[in-house]
Amino acid sequence: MPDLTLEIAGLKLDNPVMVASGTFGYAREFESYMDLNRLGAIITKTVTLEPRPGNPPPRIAETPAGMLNSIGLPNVGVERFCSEKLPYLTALSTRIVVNVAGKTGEDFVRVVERLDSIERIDAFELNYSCPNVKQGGLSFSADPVLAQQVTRAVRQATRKPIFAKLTPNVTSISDIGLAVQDGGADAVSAINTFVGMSIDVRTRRPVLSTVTGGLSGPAIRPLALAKVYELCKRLDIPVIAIGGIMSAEDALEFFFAGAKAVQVGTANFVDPDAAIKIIDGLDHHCRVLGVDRFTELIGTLDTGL
Ligand code: RRO
Repeated sequence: MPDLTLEIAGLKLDNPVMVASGTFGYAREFESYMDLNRLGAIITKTVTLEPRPGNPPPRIAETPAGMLNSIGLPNVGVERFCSEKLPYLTALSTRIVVNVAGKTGEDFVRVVERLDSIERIDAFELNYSCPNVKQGGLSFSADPVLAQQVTRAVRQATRKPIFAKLTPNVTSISDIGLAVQDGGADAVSAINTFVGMSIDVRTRRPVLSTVTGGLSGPAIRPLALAKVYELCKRLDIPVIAIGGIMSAEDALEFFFAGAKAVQVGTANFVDPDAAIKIIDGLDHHCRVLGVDRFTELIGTLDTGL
C-alpha cells in the first residue's frame, strides 16, 4: 500500500486531498455520498462574525469548462456556526479547517478568537480573496501590506495553523504570498476564483446579478498551475493547490509543480465523491510509478531547462 500521509503546517493528514471551502457546505450535505473520514481535510464554507444572506440570484452560471459564482459569502455567522454546524464536524475524525472572512482585520481576529479554544478545529484558512463582496474580500489579498497586517494580527490570536487563501487577481501572487509568509502564515491556499463575467446576448443583461463573479473549474486549471508553480518557487511555506482539479492526473500536475496538498472544489458539484476518486487515483498512480511514499512525487517537475 503506498503511503499517502503527510504533515503540513504541523497537521498530520491521512492523504493530501482536501475539499475546498464553499463547495462542500458543512460536510453533512455530502454524508450520503462517501465516508467523510476518508478525506484528507474538510474546509468549511466561510464563516463571518455576523450572519450574511449573500447576494441576490442569479448567483451561479455555467461557462465553457467552468462555473461563475457570485454567492456573496452567505453564512449563519460564527455563533450559529458553533451551535448548529460544528457539533457534526467535530464528531468526524478527519482534519477540520474553518475558513474565516471579515470586513476588517479586527473581524478576522474576533472570529478566530471565538473558535480558537475549540480543540477539534485543526486549522484556520483565512479567506483574503472573495471576489464577490464590496467590503473586505479582494482588498485583503490585493495589498501585501494589508495581507501581512491581518495575518500578523490573527497569528497573535491563535497557535493553530493558519492557511492564507490567495486571489489570482493580482499582478504578482508571490509578492502577496511572501507578505503573508512574513506575517506568520503556515501555508498558502492558492488560488481562489478569477474575476469573470458573462452576458445573455438576447437580453443584453449580465448573467449574474452582481455583473461579475468568480470563475472556477477546469477552465482555470492551467492558470492556477502557473500561479502555484510561481508560489512554490518563491515561498518557503507549503502551497495547497486549488484550481479546476477534477481527477488524480490533474492533482499530480500540481504536486509535480511543488504543491504539498490539493483542494477539490468545482468537481464536487459535478460528482459529489470526486475527492474520494482522486484519493484512490493517487494511490493507483503511486503503485504504477513504483513510489512507496506519495510525498516523493512533490516538486519532481522536470522542466528540461
Ligand atoms: O461566497 C462567494 O461568493 C465566494 C467566496 Br466567499 C470565495 O472566496 N470565492 C468565490 O468564488 N465565491
